[in-house]
Amino acid sequence: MLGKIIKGIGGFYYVHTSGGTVYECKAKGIFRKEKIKPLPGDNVEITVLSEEKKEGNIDRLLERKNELIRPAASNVDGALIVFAVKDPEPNLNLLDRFLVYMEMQDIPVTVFFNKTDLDRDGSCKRYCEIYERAGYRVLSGSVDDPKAAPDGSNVVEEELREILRGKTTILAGPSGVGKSSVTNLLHRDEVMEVGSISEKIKRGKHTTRHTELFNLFDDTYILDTPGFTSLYVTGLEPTELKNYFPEFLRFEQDCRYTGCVHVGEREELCAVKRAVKEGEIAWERYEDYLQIYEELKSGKRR
Ligand SMILES: Nc1nc2c(ncn2[C@@H]2O[C@H](COP(=O)(O)OP(=O)(O)OP(=O)(O)O)[C@@H](O)[C@H]2O)c(=O)[nH]1
Ligand SMILES: [Mg+2]
Ligand SMILES: [Zn+2]
Repeated sequence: MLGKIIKGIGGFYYVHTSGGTVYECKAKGIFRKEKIKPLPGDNVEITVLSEEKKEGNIDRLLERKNELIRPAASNVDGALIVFAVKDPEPNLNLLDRFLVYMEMQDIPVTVFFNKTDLDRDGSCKRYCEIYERAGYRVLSGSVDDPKAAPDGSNVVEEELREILRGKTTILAGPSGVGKSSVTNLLHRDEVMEVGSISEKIKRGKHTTRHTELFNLFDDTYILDTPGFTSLYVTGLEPTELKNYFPEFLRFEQDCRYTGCVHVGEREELCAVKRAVKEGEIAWERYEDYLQIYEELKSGKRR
């Protein structure tokens, strides 16, 4: 029987089959031999061991379209990177690292700034500008505004549905930003536990512990994932990093050196540096580029 892994916990994999039944499976045999770890999102072939107890074994893993390490999942069509405009305060450096990571895997990204109801000083506008200018699709709104009208109407909901439709999308972002709240807003049932924010340090409490795949509607799936707070970019030569900042590409043909990495050159010679100075490329992005570049060069972790 064919199915899809929706989550893996403690050596068990929960496989959703076309009939709608979820089987608790082990993955005896092939995986241990080949050292492949089954991932949420994997399409698999299972043998049902007990129909009554809904138990089975995974026999075969179908070929993966792609696989992500952080958050770990496979067969992903797109990513929705969620940050809150406040509580917790957004760490744009981490967001830029997420973006490099997704660009490296060639996964299309939408950036979503949540909790706009808490935005008192208009910061959200600037955040959106930075990432729109970099060429990303950016959304903002409140998926779980405690003061919203109780009729449940939510403007961002329709936009999110439209972006996700027909695809498998992974949610990524720090703890407490509202990833599970997004899942619950779009799912018919309240499927995910939503956690509070610590009063003292205004951070999330790592409520979601396991990645889990949900069928939202038709052939539309979402993967809710645990939040994380740091991401180290690896597997790149420092000189390749510039390829993963899409907004640099438009300018670099005007750099005076072929293969310019836009780091040490003078502004007259480097069109990317010039674009930063003139505000056409956001300096926040460029600073993070420099930081990650240096990190890759020295090969050390932050
Ligand atoms: N004010 C406000 N609070 C929100 C909004 N969306 C979510 N929250 C609250 O933020 C807190 C954290 O939400 P979660 O959905 O659990 O966050 P998460 O990203 O899943 O966090 P982890 O599972 O820990 O990674 C909860 O108390 C939510 O009610 C929003 O739009 N506005
Ligand atoms: Mg969560
Ligand atoms: Zn340059």
